[in-house]
Amino acid sequence: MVHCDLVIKGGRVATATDVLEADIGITGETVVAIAKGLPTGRLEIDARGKIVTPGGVDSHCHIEQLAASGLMNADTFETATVSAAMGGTTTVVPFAAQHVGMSLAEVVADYHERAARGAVVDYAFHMILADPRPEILRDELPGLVRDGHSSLKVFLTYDRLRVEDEQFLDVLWAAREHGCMVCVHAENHGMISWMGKRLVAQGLTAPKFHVPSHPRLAEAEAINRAIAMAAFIDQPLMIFHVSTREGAATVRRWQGEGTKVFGETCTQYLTLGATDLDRPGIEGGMWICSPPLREPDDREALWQALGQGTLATVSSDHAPYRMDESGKLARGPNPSFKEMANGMAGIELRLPVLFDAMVSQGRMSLTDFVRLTATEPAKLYNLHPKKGTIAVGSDADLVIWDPEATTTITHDTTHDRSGYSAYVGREIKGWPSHVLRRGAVIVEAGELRAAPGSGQFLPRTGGAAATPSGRPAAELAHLG
Ligand code: DUC
Ligand code: ZN
Ligand code: ZN
Repeated sequence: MVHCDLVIKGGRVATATDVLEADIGITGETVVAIAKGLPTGRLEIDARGKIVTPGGVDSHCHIEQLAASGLMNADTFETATVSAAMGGTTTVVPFAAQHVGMSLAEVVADYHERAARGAVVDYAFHMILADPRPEILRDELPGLVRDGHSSLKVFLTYDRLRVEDEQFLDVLWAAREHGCMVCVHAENHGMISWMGKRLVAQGLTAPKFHVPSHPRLAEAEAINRAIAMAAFIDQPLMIFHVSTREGAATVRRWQGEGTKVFGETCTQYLTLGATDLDRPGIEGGMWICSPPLREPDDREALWQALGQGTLATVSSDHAPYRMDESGKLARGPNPSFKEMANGMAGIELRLPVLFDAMVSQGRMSLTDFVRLTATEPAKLYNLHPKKGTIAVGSDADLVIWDPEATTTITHDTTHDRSGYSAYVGREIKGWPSHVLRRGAVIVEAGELRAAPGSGQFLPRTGGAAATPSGRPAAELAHLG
């Protein structure tokens, strides 16, 4: 009889489709058996009374990323991925962020180096294209996609980052040719800038005015425009961080017409709201992210969109900035909402907060939780079935949950370097007792057991999600 290196005994094992009582046998880095009554392993973990899920896949997080303003976010690859691991996330897809004038290939090499040094969980990169000039699309993009970077992001807003419609079409066209998924930050730049200037001119500078400065129709308009352009080119598109009812409805309408468009939302848009920014002084700045936190009926619409499949993934959009001169107060001690860095930490609490909201509070099923936080992101970015599921042959990336553990979040609960938590004061039920990455127990009872640099790069090419539907606009036939 073959004995596994490790057997996880007697847990409720959940995938995106099933929940069953079973043991999981692991040899080396891989799941080799899932069955009741497996022979004793060389090591065993007693998971009776616990739930076992795949390790989380966070397909949208900003790590050790330099903003166009020159501001570095608060985490390194080491601190962000330690934080991820502590919360049960074993695969991350952060960004390699180009700025205007930079070589994309050099940027990617730079992020590779930093991740290889620090990461404790496995990782891939989305490339951010802020400067998609012809030589980048012609001479650099094809090789980078071949090297396993088969997704990119563009912004339709933000100074020094955003692309114009014509540039966006260039990116979509090149991505289609080389088999690359395109992700988009879709908000109308003119509407945001117009509102922001008028609010500030009237002295309405407190953090809570960040919310009206990003009009909800700015999101719906840009989502609609982005999808129209992607449909014209016939390039699959991912709409990142959908925050509004109208935004979700726009994605749904295009999907109903057969367009290959996917949607993502983030933990904060499901569980936090505009009222969180309404605090004395600049305190509300801890909740400034873009798009902004919204209203109760937006949250309701987003939950429904997750249930209907309109939105396929829930990511963290982890973008930590300290509330000091290294981060949100870099432009002075009393900045307007316009002068504060956008973003909040979330890589660690994404899974526990969603486990609580979906599983403990019964808002969705355990299989939905796995689908939205691990399986779908792995499929969309071509990491599946190595990542995002529990199956024979898959990487043994697992989270063992104590479903009864209750935790009240404080500003010190998490291991990122932002120094505060947007979820402070929240009591949540369910917490990872063990986290395994490729068969190694990297977290046990809140202790980390992984060395910086032990995370591995995950090259990705092509994939079903990035494959065009084969129906480009008729006008394109004239271009040959
Ligand atoms: N908004 C972004 O677009 N990126 C990082 C964080 C944020 O709030
Ligand atoms: Zn974004
Ligand atoms: Zn982001």
